[in-house]
Amino acid sequence: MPDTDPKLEALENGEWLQSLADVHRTGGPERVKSLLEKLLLAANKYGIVIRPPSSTPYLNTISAEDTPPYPGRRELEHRIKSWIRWNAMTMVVRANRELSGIGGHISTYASAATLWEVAFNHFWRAKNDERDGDIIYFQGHAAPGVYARAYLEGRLSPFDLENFRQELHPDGGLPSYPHPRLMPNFWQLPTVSMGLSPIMAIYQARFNRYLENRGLKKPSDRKVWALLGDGEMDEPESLGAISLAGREKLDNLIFVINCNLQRLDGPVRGNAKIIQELETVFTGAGWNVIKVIWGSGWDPLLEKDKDGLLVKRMEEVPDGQFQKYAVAGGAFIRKDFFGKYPQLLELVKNYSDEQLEKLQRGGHDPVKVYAAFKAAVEHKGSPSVVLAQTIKGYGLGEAGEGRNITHQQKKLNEDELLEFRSRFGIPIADGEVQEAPFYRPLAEDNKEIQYLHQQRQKLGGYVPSRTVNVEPLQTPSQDLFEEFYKGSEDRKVATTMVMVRMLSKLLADKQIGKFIVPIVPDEARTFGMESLFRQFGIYSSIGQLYEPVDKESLLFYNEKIDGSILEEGITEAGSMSSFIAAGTAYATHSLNMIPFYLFYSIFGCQRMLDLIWAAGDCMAKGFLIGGISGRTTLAGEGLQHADGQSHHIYMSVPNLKCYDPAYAYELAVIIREGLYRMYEKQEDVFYYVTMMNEFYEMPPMPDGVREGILKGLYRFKASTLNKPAQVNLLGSGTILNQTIAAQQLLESKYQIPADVYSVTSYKELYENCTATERHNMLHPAEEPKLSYLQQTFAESGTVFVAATDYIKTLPLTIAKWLPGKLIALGTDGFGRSDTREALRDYFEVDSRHITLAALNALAAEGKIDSKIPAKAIEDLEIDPDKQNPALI
Ligand SMILES: Cc1ncc(C[n+]2csc(CCOP(=O)(O)OP(=O)(O)O)c2C)c(N)n1
Ligand SMILES: [Mg+2]
Repeated sequence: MPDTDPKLEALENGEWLQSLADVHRTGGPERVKSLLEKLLLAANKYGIVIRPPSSTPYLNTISAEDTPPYPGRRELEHRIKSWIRWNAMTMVVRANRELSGIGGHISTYASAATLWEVAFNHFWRAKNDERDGDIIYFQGHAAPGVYARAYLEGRLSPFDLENFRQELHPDGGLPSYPHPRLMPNFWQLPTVSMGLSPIMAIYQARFNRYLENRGLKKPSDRKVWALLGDGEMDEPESLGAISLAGREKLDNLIFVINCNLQRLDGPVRGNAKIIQELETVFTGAGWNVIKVIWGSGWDPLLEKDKDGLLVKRMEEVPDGQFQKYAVAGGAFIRKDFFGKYPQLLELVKNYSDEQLEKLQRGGHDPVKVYAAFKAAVEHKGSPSVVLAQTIKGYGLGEAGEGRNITHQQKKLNEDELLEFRSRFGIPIADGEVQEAPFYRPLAEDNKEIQYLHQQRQKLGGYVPSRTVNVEPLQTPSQDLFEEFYKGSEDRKVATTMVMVRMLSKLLADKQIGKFIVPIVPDEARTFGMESLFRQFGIYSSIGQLYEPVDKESLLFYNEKIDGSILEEGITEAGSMSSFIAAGTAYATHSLNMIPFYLFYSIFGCQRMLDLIWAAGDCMAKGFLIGGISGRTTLAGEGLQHADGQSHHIYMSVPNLKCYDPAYAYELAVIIREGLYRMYEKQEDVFYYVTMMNEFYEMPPMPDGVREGILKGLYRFKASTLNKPAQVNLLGSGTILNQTIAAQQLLESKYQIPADVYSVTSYKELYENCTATERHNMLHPAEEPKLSYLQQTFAESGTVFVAATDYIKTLPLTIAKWLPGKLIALGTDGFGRSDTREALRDYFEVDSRHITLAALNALAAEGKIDSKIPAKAIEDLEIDPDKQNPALI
């Protein structure tokens, strides 16, 4: 150990610091920075690694002297905000008086009001004829605040507010949360499933850049704002994509995280500091972090805090204790917070307890909030996050301010209403307060309301607002699809290849090619999509700064600024967020973008169902393509990879059209119809289509099957025995081939005539059956209608065997509308790794099991000798004692 002489050390320190001061004087801050960097590098040689501190002091990022003057009329804004607070609160209170248990939230908006009002008055720009406007993700459960503002703006009536959370009221009402589907002219994007807005906002901001870099949109200063909760940041999706935003330098993106230090049950980080933690994480990901912790009242105290003791105290107190200060009053704050150090007590000796209690948090001070938002909007080169400290339930007093129960508070008693009224100066008389009336000044010339409109006019109109003004696209002509209708002749191909070929033709199409957005989470090679790399390019906002290792090859990894492929890396949720951004571009950008998102069907399905639900909510369009699907078709991979459930799970998504095609022409018919319905007819649907990687010959399209393909079923191959069929065999996807083989077995071995039907969509069939049944139930006096399924099988036999590569519930959904018994074969159970042949035997979906099922059903009906099935078990070499795959 080297000797240390304190005197020498002090001398050395002095010399170094003096030198630093000289360098600063002569060379300025940049010179100091470069010198320190050189020193750090030099120290590194001795193995000394010094990491910069991961967070800055627990202070506002923008100092008091750098805070710009507030441009608005504070008093007017304060009154407007107070009225909005009142109406947002009373709409929840009244809804719950009327209907106890109807729910709603008061305390979230109460904490966010200043943040949002500053932005409503000064920052958020609306879409109008001149520009697209900002895209804003509103924190879902603070929706009452947005409704309450729209009421003051005259965009919603008192009646709308009255019916908050009573959408089924005969005269209509307001949905609980932001749902574009339920208020298509109002809410732009769905937000309430927490964690989805942050990731959607990031990919939205990136997609805006993508459109600019591809020349489809002019560069603009349009921003994407995401208003988030601090508790929400614990969702993996919330932070999961922030490094993409940093890497892409998305300075068109602003997160505002309302750090009220609480979530639903209690503190977010009772024992630590959420703002500091988030600062570290966002800084590391390359974001511009702006902390708004303290209101202006703290500035004089900080000014006097020469030895940094106040900052030290601010830093050592955990969030749980700050929450306590929000509740406990000035005397407690003096004793507990300032009382720790005598110097701090001295600092506030001239402050009354009431003054201490009124020392605001930054997120409640419009001046500090304005400064932060201005800095965020003007910042260049990286995304910004504003971390604003607030109090949950601000203004609720005894009714819940800062209390752990505040999130659930929905009812205020008379005293609490009176206190709220007085605290915010709402002009409602004592005698009327108990009624909790909504407040809106009636006079035409009311200066607050005039100001409110004026501010919005400056910003281009009202937000939130969703408008759709896009010209329909013309569907590509049949010529583009002709080769798929023809079949593959004797070439064997898989539907995956067909899909990729179709995609490349669409991308190359003169009319719609530029609108196609292929999206893939690092599976392009799995699907044979690498052929698209060279021709269409992989999108990169900075092009390609390296020489790709495969540059000489035809299919090299080609990154380009105007590339059209979104190669997202291994993130199904991120890719789905890109899908939503592209699929809603018809509303947000007035552009008919057509996403084709190709993913590993099971991973996509199970990881991103919540985002798919959000896509349905915001009426996103496009094609979700489930690749290498089918539990027995995906050979080799096994339990986690083999998808036997996606089609069943997606049955629940109302406007998702689901197809499981077997042949190229089926796929072509489905994709063309999808383009027509979504982009020419502008229907609110989107598509899920599975593709498989088994090679076989694609037959030419038989005549007259188009309608059946789209409705979900058509007869593919009639019996070759020239007799009416005794059995109807229903097959889907690759399993259709097993069904055809079973037909041959039945006919050649057992002389039983069988028809083969290709079922392209059980969901379509099911929806048609249930809609028909419902119609008949509601119109009992009319002649009952027949579903498409009932019409198709009106004259058919009474035995049906359906086989798919998915679980048995899928065909069973239509069983009750068939004119006979349905035996469903499917792939219930966990997948296994093996060959297709072995897997189809194991899951009992091969031609042998289909044949056996048909024979059994016929024997049960007395149509064939009852001994035949037992004989068939021997003939077909089926092991009757094998374990049930559904249970192991
Ligand atoms: C994915 C998901 N899980 C749970 C909920 C239910 N929920 C609504 S608000 C909330 C607490 C939110 O806390 P925070 O994000 O801090 O927002 P705050 O209300 O405090 O502003 C919870 C758990 C939800 N909406 N979404
Ligand atoms: Mg919170």
